[in-house]
Amino acid sequence: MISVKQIENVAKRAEELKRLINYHNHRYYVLDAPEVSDAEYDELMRELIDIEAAYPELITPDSPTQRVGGEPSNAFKPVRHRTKMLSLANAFSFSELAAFFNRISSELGTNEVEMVCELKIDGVAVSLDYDHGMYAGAATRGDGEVGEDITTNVKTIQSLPLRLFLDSPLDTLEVRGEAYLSKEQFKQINEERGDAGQLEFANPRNAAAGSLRQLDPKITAKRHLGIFVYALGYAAGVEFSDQWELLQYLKIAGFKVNPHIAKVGTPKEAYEFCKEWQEKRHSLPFEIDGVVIKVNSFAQQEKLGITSKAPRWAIAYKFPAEQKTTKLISVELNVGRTGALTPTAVLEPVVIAGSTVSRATLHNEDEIKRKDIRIGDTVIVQKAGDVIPEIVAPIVSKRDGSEKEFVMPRECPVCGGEVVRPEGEAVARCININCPAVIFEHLIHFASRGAMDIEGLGESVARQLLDKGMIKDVADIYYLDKEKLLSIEHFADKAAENLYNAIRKSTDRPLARVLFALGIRHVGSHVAEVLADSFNSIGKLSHATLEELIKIQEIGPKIAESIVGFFHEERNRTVLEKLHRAGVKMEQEKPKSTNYTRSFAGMTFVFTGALTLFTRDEAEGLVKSIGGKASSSVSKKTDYVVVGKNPGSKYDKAKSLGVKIITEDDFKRLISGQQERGV
Ligand code: 0OW
Repeated sequence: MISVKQIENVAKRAEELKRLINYHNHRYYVLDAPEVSDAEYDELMRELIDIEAAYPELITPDSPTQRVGGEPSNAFKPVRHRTKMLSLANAFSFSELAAFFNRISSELGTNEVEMVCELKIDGVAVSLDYDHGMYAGAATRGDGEVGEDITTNVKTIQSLPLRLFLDSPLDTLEVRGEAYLSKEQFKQINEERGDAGQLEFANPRNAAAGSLRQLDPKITAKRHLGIFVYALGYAAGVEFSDQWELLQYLKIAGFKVNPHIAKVGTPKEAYEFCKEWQEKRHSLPFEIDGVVIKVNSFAQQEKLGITSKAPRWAIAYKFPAEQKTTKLISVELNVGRTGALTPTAVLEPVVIAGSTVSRATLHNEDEIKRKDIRIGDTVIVQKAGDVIPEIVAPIVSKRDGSEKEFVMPRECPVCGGEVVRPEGEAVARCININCPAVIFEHLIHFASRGAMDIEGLGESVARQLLDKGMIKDVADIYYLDKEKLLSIEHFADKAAENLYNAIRKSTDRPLARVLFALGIRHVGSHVAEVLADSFNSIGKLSHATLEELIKIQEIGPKIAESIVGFFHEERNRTVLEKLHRAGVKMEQEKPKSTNYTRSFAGMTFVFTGALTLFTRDEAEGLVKSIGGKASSSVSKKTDYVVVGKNPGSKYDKAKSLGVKIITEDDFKRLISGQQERGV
């Protein structure tokens, strides 16, 4: 039995750990100046997790272990802002900026107006609520008066302080800021979405908005959003004299304030700041779409007042979308997985907004006609905040008569099959169900990471398998033996062996992954999981009626029709037959762990030293699959320390604490023993 004294000690240690971890979090995520190594940080976190697991009553909302909230929410409840969340008037040129400055000076009756220049972060405005210094909630701007409650999702943002670093925090403090995704994060998210067959986000702002509106905070946490604060919403009982002082206060409180701010005394300095960052923005790790210029003094802001939507004492200077001219060399048609022919402009390479552009989207046939874009034209290309450059217009005066109109071909450029553009649709499609381009895209999708994840089956191998007639559809890959694979160029024995094994290994993918890999239109990875959980087998799903499908919460009529249509097609049923015969999973696996949870429930394992039978992840996964917990630090509560080669300090600690020490073989027997017992 643990004594009251011991509990007090544990509670004290928990408090100390929370303070320490929140401090190191601030150093790492806000100041970008960590004082401890990741391993030391993880050690502290582990210790706190273990204490909170043993004493849940010690968990408090500001505990760093509580960043990723509870269950997914099913909606975002409305939140009325204490004070309106204003937007900003825009200035698209320096002359419009000058008009703003002149208006300010004349209304204030002085030319001595100090301004603060801030980068305009291209993200999503959010409002943050703190109650006695503790994070209490967050909401989107909404219409400025009522936003949506995104408290749990915003809480996952690591640079957000869960508890303010203020000795005497205000009872109520509401702060406004911009949630954003770095360019790097944005790129990664789009790569994952592309692999998973989902639509890519057009720009980091949309990606940030999408991440904040995730129903599951665990998904939001994976997006690694950032947040810069820049204004006050409401502060009980405290007066700041100006914007500059406010920003310093917010920094001390523990918020991330963008470092590139300037206090200026003349419009000229403001122009300089805008020019400087119009150039330098490409070097920033996040997107900005302009500069926000604010009258610094709050007394002067008060005097200038606000309009219904925006303050009269601030303006957003928006960077012009970068445009350059170049030659349109040709129009390429890509035949997608659904047979859609999408035109892309091939350009003479030109540097725009910090990156080399050699292709631009032409959207579709109508767009080309509407803008009268011709092959051979000199065109104006624009790269706005959005990542995909687009053609604004041709420069007609530069035409010499050699330019050619683009005409959508009637036959598929890949297979010669008929191209049809259904009435009222913007997209023309190749309708040949055996079009190699369509099968090629199918195969790439089928083998991609989010689907069957077949290592080594990339574009060049897929191209060869099709061009050499080695396969007609995705299922044929399971009937290729090693000899056949040796005929792939640059494939020596090892490569053929690896690909053969990777294909075999993919037959173990769970049902949801198989469903997603089939490439049924409108069935992405999430819908595939819903279908797998609802029907448990492809057989049952193939007999589902429209009504049965539409009854499922996340399946609408469009998806239902696409699913029923897919299984009606003879060739799809043939492919499924072949996949089934090849051993690809057609049923939902029963989760193995239900048989063992009772025996290892809550038992803690720590691994130390180099394992040979499992990777560390596999071993920890096995422990979790039988209801145990894997910890990275040894304590009296540890049940087993599994030692591999050259065990570290955890081995010594286990000996000193008398914790049971077992070898990797013991662990393997223990687990398989469980599995035997559990059968
Ligand atoms: N995006 C920004 C930014 C900023 C607010 C305060 C009063 C009116 C606007 O970086 N640095 N400063 C402000 O100041 N707003 C910003 O973004 C606005 C908020 C709402 C729409 C824009 O996102």
